[in-house]
Amino acid sequence: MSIGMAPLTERPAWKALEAHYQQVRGLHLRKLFADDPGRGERMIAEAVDLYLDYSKNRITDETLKLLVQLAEASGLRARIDAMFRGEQINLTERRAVLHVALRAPKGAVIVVDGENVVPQVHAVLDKMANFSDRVRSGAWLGHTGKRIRNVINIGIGGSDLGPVMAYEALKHYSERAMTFRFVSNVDGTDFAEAVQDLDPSETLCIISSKTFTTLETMTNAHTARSWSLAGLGGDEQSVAKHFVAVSTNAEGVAKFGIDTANMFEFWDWVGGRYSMDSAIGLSTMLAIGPDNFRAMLDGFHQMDEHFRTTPFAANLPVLMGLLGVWYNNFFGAQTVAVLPYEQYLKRFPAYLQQLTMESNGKHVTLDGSKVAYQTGPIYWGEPGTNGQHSFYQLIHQGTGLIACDFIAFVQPLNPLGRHHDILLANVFAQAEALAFGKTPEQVQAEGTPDWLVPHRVFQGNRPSNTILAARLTPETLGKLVALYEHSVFTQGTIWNINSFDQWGVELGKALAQRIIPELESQEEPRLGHDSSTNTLIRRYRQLKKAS
Ligand code: G6Q
Repeated sequence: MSIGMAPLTERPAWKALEAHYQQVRGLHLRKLFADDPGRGERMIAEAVDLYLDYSKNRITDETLKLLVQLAEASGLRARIDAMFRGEQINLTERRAVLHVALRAPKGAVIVVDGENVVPQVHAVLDKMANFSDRVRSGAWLGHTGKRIRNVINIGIGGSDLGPVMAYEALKHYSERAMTFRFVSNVDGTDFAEAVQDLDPSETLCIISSKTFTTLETMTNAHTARSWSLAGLGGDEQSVAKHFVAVSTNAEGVAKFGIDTANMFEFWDWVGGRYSMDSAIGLSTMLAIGPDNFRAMLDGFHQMDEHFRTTPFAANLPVLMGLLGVWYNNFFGAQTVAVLPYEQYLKRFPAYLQQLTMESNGKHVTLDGSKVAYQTGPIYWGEPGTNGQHSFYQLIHQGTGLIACDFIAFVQPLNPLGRHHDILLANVFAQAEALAFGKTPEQVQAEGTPDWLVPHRVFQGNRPSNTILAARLTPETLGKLVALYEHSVFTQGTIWNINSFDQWGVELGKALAQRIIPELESQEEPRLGHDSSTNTLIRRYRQLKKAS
């Protein structure tokens, strides 16, 4: 554990990287490739059928050596072991961090508070599988005897982003006779649009909330209950057939009126943003079936084992995490673009935003002292090729450095004529153009008039990783998500921060609770905010009355 170690920026490995950065910062990828033609074959890592080309990064062999030394000096090995052993590495919440237990095979032993949690994990998985089979086969019927054709997952944050992303990513494998919707926002439009064409008698609502207290989810859950009851003649008995819950809070579930027999459990050692492979993935299992869900878990587990056992220099999540640190802390890069060349991964960047930014957007170290360096970068992205016709301009010719992760698959899930070759040609071309750019000489040689040359020059030297896999399957998705989970963990360890709490979400929540009655009260409330907030509240109240 990093507590008790020298502060990050005082470690010899860090200082060595600082000195090294001064030597290599001006090196161009053109030169690195020209001097070392084998670079593109050598600077790759391959594991669990994922191929990572990291040769187009602004690094030398020495950089890698020093980064690996930094990981070692930061206690990464010990911290990985502590996580897998179920130690309470989430110090501020006094919790173990065991999403890896969610995909541990039957027979594995992971002990929390003296108890092996793996059998519980599999018991819940079996319960989910049984339920999913019954719904999918039509054995589970709605209150009026109709088959369930629609599933709505109601949850937010970690109880939404994973399920939405996985549903979109694995739609190819989903039961097309069923409709899946996801409601997260407390903005009534989200719910209203989700149900506008659905029949309550054919609709199952999954209330997904670890705490079962989250304002947005509880508000949507009550609205869903009223909507369902209204469509089913108001019979309270119908709730048992149309509502199930995924939660750690049995009491809250029972209070809402859902029979705890219809509750799928998970545990406080699963963080929200690390929960898509727990019962929070019930909508995913309903969509793709239990076998595909288990294949996804197996993919996660393969990456877990790779992360746990592979030397850092060949360890995919460690390498990606370290390269992120290199750009973030030495080049001062503030963002990372994730660019999947796969339409089914359209929600993957949004999912990663929570995983990375909620985990590593921290300003103090584990012992509470202020960090003296930049922590988590901003993650963003869109699927290719769409982004190419939008924000790529800034990546190519803007003034900042943006590290890119390109993700592509060899086999298309929807082979259509030349589409896939064109798609893959684009991903390779973008990584090439970013790295090598176009010199003024090259632009001139094309006959460009002198005045136009500067506009058409591409500096290049813009780094990227390319991740290639055979095909987007449930198993591959599991590997990809685990790759990023562990990369975030690697970075959090180096920065010596707690990647598993999220206190930053709290302040806004508490303030909203205070403001709600101020907006709703009949009498003019006495406001004690700043003058801007007070005026906004008054104005809202005034206009609301008038409308
Ligand atoms: C994730 C966060 C957060 C959480 C939501 C929903 O790591 O903790 O995004 O998932 O606030 O919480 P509940 O599942 O408790 O409703």
